[in-house]
Amino acid sequence: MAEEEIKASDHHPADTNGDGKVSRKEQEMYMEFKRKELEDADAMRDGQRKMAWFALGGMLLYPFAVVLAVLVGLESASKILGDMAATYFVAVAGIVAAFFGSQAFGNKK
Ligand SMILES: [Ca+2]
Repeated sequence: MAEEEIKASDHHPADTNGDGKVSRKEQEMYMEFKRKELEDADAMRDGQRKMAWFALGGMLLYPFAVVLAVLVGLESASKILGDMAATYFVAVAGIVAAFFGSQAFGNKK
């Protein structure tokens, strides 16, 4: 029992076949895996940042969309946009808050 625990703690994450040694191939695989992991995390951060900016941009442009709808004479459109505003702003605020919240949480770790 005690021996197993020691072995488990000695086990290197790169040692995929569990022989206690990290061969060159295992090392390469491990590095590749780590690289992919970092790339994925990077892509996810980029995607989240883009989404937050897109949501913020939409929120800033929203009033202009309403003005534009009025100017163009789409009265029902401007009314619908006005009715949607409350829901829309809450949703966008949620997205942005979640983004900055996750950023703050991630930085703490
Ligand atoms: Ca091995």
